Amino acid sequence: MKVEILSIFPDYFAPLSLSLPGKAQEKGLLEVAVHDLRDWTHDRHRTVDDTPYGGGAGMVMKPEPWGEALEAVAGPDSTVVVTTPSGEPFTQALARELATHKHLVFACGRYEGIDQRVVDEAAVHHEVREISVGDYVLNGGEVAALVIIEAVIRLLPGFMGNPASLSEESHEDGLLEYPVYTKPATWQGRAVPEVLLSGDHGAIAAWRHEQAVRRTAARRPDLVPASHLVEEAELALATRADAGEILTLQRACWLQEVMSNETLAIPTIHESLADVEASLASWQTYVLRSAGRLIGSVRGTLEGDVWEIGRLMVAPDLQGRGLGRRLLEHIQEVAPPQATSYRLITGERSLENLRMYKKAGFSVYGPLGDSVAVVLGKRR
Ligand code: JD8
Repeated sequence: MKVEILSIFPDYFAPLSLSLPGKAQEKGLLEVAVHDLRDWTHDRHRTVDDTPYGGGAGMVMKPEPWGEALEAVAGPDSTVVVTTPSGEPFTQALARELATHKHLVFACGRYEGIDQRVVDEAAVHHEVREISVGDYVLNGGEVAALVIIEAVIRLLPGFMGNPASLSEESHEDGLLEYPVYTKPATWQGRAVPEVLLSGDHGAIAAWRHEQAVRRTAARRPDLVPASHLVEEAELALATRADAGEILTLQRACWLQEVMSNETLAIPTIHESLADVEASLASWQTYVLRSAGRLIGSVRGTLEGDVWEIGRLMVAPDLQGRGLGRRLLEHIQEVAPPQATSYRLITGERSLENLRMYKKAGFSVYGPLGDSVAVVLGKRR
């Protein structure tokens, strides 16, 4: 891979001759060329900036030096990477993608940014990627380019001594790193987790995975893949504090019921927060949480010797992963001893629900009055 960089501060890239990037260049895995943008100026002051059209603070980088520099450095197979706070987010997946490119040309701006016509013109001749390394403001594009270059070149075949280590890394499998330890086994009265000294590789792998999921759930719930959200989901009795989220999930889940049964005559969708709060007094209500997010709920109440089951709901983006079955199993398990049968209601055209309930041993008893609902039941 060839990496070329255009900047008015070329010395920023001296670190690329150090450590692994330096060795990669020695091994011919990587070619790096850093260019001073001012080399494409023609006035005595080597001017690269001017005042912004439309006024405002600061200066803007002039288009001419950039146009000439990119024409000189970038070719038809080059990918021009412009680092900018308004770019697409840089991720491990984007790093993997850029690592397959043969020629990357980094355009590092300064001041308030580069005249927009530079990017517009470059995009006619090259693939142009405007990339941001994070939601914070730097003074220029150089540091961001260094971040991207390091993340990309370390993925080059032959770059890392042990490529296997790449696959275990943060963000590779969507999870954050598990905690790591080395000798001594005890330090400052703190012991290394026993499992890591056990030699049981299966147990170690399981412990590391669980730690990675927990850490990701705690620090980056946005990264927790649905599969892990499901794996880590925990049931608990609902409290008043859950009422708002229960109402929100209820509204989200019953939208499907409204669409399936083509009616708004479904009491659940007309319930208010006060109704949900009040229901907690008469219904034994459970919530399913994962990574702090309410992803499911169900409730039950005893009517004579019948355990009424209701409000079984799973977040729409997590349906089809067995959470509904888990909630249904749980609400049956917690039925009081007096309950000799179960009863629940769903839409006559709520086919997914009907499929799940019948699979769980429920059978349709009949319509609920003249509504679109049907009653299902099951002996305990
Ligand atoms: C390129 C000029 C400074 C930015 C006025 C401060 C990336 N994640 C990121 N944060 N900041 C940058 C970045 C900042 C840059 C330039 C990248 C060129 N600046 C400007 C706009 C506000 N000053 C970045 N990638």
